[in-house]
Amino acid sequence: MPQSHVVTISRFLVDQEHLHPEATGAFTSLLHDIALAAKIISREVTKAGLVDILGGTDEENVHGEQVQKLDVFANLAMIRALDHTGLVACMASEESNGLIEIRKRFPAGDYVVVFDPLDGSSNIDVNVSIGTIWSIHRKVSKGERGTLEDCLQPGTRQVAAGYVVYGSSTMLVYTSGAGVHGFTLDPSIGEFLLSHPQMRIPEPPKKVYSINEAYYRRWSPEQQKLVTYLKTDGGFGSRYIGSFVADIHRTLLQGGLFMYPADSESPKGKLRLLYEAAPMAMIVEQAGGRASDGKRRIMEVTPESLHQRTPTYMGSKGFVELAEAYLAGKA
Ligand code: P6P
Repeated sequence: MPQSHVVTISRFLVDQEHLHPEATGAFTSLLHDIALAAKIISREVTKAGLVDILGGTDEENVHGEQVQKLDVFANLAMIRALDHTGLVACMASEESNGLIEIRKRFPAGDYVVVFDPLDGSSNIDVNVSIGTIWSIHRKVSKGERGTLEDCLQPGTRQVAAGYVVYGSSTMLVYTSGAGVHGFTLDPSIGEFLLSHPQMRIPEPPKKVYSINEAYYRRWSPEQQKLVTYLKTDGGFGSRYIGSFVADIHRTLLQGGLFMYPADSESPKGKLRLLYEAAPMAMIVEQAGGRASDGKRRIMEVTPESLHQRTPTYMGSKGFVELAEAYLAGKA
């Protein structure tokens, strides 16, 4: 039965705000601004094949990775949507080396936004789904404007987290601690419409594991034993897109086990704690799943630096717990 009513993200956010009498509307405005940035990025991503925006710039980002022009565009889109609003105390981004301060000419606010403006950018040129990941904290420092301390908070202190997946359709998925909600962009009217209310990882989940098996020889013996079990006696199938947002989006919708483990060349794995793993961990937990670094909840890890990496295991609760048992040598 088609949905009898159309709910825009604006209407949904206002309705959610009304559930909190103490709400000032600042948080609602902030999510509006992020949704605006998402529309702007979506417009560029979906026409990337049509204009000379493909291909790398000849610059490298802070991690020595070639920067795709869309990375730069997406980073600026997020910053420019947020920096003048008076809602944000400071920001941090995968594409920016240090803290992104709010310019003196703009008022500062109470929220901190950290983000990966375009995750999976190596997939841009081959038309594979990519995404934006964001996380919102409250400022904890005493000054008027935010500091590094405000960014280095554990995932348990996030007030909201979300991602945008630019795929066959553009979807914005977020949680503010009261469930996970998905909105699909209708480009003909430029509106995100509620399409996936109260998203929950299905039970029973699809038995699918998601990992880059090319690194098998770099893994610990316990990691090798786990994956060997999954693909033999465990009866699992395998899906790996190589785009974190797309792999997690599938895991949310179907269930499964996503892994990006530590290995002999990347002792902390590849994914970034602050603006990739922690926001996705909030979403996965709110959808009834589990998100761990192989030992403990990712949400409980306090970052020591902006671009810190973490081993990542996310998805159906039972599958992540199985992975943890193997990694502890107990399976
Ligand atoms: P690998 C994309 O470059 C990314 O940052 C994530 O989106 C993705 O999960 C991971 O790297 C893929 O890494 O080593 O499998 O190519």
